[in-house]
Amino acid sequence: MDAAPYLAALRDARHVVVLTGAGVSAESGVPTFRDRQTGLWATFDPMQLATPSAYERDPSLVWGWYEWRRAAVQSAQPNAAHRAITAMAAAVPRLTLITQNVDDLHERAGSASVLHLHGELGRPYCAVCRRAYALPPDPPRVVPDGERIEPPRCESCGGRIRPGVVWFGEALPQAQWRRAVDAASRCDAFFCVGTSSLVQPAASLTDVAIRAGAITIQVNLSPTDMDARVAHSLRGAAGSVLPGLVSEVWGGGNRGGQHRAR
Ligand code: BV8
Ligand code: ZN
Repeated sequence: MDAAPYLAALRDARHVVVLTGAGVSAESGVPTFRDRQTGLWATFDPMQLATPSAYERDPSLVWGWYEWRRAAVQSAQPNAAHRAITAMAAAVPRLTLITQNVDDLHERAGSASVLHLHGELGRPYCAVCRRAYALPPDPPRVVPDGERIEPPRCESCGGRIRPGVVWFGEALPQAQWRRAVDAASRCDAFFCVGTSSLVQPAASLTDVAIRAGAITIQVNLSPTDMDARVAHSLRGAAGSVLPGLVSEVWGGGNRGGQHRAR
């Protein structure tokens, strides 16, 4: 007799969707938006810094913050939660991985075609002509406590380069958003992992899956507004809950035959 009521449903799932937030990178040492900021950033609310107006007001402060975060991500390693999601993709016929994170830890854990709803630190572009900007290969040299760094200039129009992320008040990339909504409305099982489910429209994807009749499972260290709405809420660190669940549901081997993440 299976302990958890959802194990059987997960085993039969043909299409699994996983939505992740900052909590999935926390065990890699990447601070979440809830964590107190340090150094120069301690006096700033991340939600204020991640806005077009902050960049207009003080571009070198905002660029400095993103270079500091890019350096932190480059010196971080994917953790067991990232790897468990890659293993889950190998065990099921179809998995769609949607993230709010701007780091590349899912990709470095081997996940393919990750839908980045809020952009990526590695894809800056010109704030004027939107031309992509090629970052130098070596990791950004930043002082531990962070510092203002003047944004580089666009080779084509001389405009300032901005981080390749979606700021508050800005629209999400429509192609990724449409694919995310489509997957959430068609999946059999939907996980929301390490997210406070406060930022919209990303958080509404869980409600799309609930309305579509999928089995919904939250993995979080702490309670969130989703506790009352998801079918199952697993309380704990993603880096220990997910590997345990993947081996319990799909064992070591894969069950879905030839399949890829999409
Ligand atoms: C838009 C990129 C309009 C930048 C980010 C409806 C109602 C109310 C408000 C709105 C609404 N619709 C829109 C809004 C406004 C706003 C919004 O949602 N505001 C919130 C604050 C109320 N949304 C927007 O502005 C969006 N754009 O609406 O545009 C528009 C439309 C058309 C045309 C033009 C304009 C854009 C939102 C995207 C903003 N960019 N990131 C950057 O990263 O710098 S959001 C950013 O914050 C992250 O990407 C993420 O989405 C969010 C942080 O949330 P989480 O990832 O969940 O992280 P958090 O720290 O909050 O929580 C961590 C969780 O993990 C916790 O629960 C913790 O317990 C848990 N945890 C920690 N450790 C672990 C763990 N769990 C498991 N294991 C662990 N080890
Ligand atoms: Zn330009």
